[in-house]
Amino acid sequence: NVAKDPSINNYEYMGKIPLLNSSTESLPPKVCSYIEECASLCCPKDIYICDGSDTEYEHLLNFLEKNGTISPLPKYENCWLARTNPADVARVEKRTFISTECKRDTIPIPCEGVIGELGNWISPRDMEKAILERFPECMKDRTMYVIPFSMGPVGSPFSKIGIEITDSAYVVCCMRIMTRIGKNVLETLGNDDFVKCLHSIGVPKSDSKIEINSSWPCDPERTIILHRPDKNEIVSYGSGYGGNSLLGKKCFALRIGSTIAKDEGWLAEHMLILAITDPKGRKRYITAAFPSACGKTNLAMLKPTLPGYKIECVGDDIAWMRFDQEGRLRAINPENGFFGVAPGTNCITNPNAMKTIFKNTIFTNVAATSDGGVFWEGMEEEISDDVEITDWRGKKWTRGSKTPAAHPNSRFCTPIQECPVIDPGWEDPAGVPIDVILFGGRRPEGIPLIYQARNWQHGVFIGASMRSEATAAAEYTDKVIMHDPFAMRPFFGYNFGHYLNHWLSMTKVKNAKVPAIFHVNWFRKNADGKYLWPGFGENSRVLDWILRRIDGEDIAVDSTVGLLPKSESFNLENLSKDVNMEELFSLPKSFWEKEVRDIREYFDMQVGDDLPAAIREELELLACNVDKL
Ligand code: GTP
Ligand code: SPV
Ligand code: MN
Repeated sequence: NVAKDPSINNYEYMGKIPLLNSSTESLPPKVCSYIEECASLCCPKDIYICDGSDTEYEHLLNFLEKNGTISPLPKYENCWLARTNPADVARVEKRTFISTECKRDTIPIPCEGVIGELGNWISPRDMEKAILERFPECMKDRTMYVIPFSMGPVGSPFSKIGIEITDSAYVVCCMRIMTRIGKNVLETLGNDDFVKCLHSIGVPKSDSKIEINSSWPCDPERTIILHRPDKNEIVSYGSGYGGNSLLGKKCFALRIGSTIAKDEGWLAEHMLILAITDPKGRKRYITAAFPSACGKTNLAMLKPTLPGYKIECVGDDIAWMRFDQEGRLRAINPENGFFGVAPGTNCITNPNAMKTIFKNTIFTNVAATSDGGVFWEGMEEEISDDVEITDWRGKKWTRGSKTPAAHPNSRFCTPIQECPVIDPGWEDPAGVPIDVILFGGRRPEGIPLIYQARNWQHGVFIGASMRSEATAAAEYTDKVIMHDPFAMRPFFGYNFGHYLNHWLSMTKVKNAKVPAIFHVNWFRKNADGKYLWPGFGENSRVLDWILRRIDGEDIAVDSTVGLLPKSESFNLENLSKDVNMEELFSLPKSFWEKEVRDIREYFDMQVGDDLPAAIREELELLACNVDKL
């Protein structure tokens, strides 16, 4: 056991369960009763309260190594590789539920006979039942870890505190990287309320058909992720994978976060936050919502190819935003680390990530090299030809093999402080002021590189109509174009129609100066299936146009979909490859007719009566414009 000190044999007990390293007296009473409640349900062997110290982290890593969950990567400093069960590699959207008394508080009611795609609802009674079917005695032979964590800088008015209770040491280690954990969180919390986060990797039923290895216990057949917004409660069972188990991230910061944000008048969004300084030395902040695995981490730490520009990173996945008294929208990144997609990351695409991730990092489901390093698709140029590669499942892998070496959703979990371009203001308790909001997705066809919303209402419509090609971040396997409004489809904590009203209402906040909204698409392809735009560092050209635009330069012209760059207004100097700008910005009529039909059908079938009239109005305007193409 990680914390067992042989000199201490007078444990304090919670019921009959030894409390390893703390006393009930040193814990806030509300925390104490939450621990008692979970302990009497899960019946762990013992209970350990995490303090967030280095020694604790070392103990936990040792324990995980002995257990075969992680192995060291001696090529780097304090880096580790975890291999999950192959059945536990991504978020499980179909097994994720929000529980409210009234179904319509959670999801819009879809058309009869249509399956709702905007979240899953469960009644409080069925949620209770799901818990009682899974949790009793599930921690019988395990330690129950208690993780006090803060989303946001400890003590910032933006920040919120949670207590995660888990039987996974891997989860504790990743939570220590991704959030701020430890004693000072408990001190700041005092006897206030907190978000209750219960997690267990679970124990499969005896008749389970999935092979489970002791190095990665899980229960994929019965995995379930439950949220109870009215009680600020999250219950997650059966999976150790990040998005299902690091409950501060998607479950708290987005699903529970968005419901708190609605009640308190702010926004909890699936957005990166970056600072950009232009050649004149002016610094502005931009947030961007792209669906999972569509380029947030890349843009957040972009190395601009345009001379004179500098980009610094505030966050790569989540933004909590609110208007201040002067009416400026301010954002914090509630996280403390990056849980980033590994494949595709290399010194050309994301040099700053490469400088970040080879220290104090836990990699999950990447491939390993015989010289003690890691490998994934996209790293071909970064390793020498003579090293041998072991794939993410632990099998020998050869170059040219048909299966990928790293799982497409393999990840690095790394402290944000290691990032060489971290913005000095990233922990400002007041947040950073946001001038621009970007929406975007993976659209191989029809959608131009960039266009601007004409106004806030049009911008909210653009967010609502976002679509993107499916990625490996969830359980989907086809490359279908999915609707993913605001990149939040898997993360809405309440009815999407109400969420749209909340966004629309932001113009009514006292003094509010709402940011300009743009839509970007780095992923348009030509007839041969090749990307039309080089992307990555060259995306700085798009940001340059955006900044000049908000500075009032006369460089935009209204079009069918919104404001497009005037020809010649785009800086293409020394662009690394020939780009067919005409094709990149074209608006094919048949494509847009179908797009309007698809969006209309989606709104009608999925959102129905909950769609705000203002959004319908924008759709009709777009339909009208497309007719005129
Ligand atoms: P989550 O962590 O799942 O929320 O994903 P994310 O939005 O942070 O995505 P990320 O930046 O990790 O990018 C995912 C994939 O998109 C990687 O394989 C990148 O290499 C690729 N990608 C990012 N930016 C670009 C771009 O500008 N062009 C192209 N072609 N690919 C890109
Ligand atoms: C995403 O899928 O958007 C992620 C990874 O950022 S996860 O933590 O799994 O949600
Ligand atoms: Mn994400």
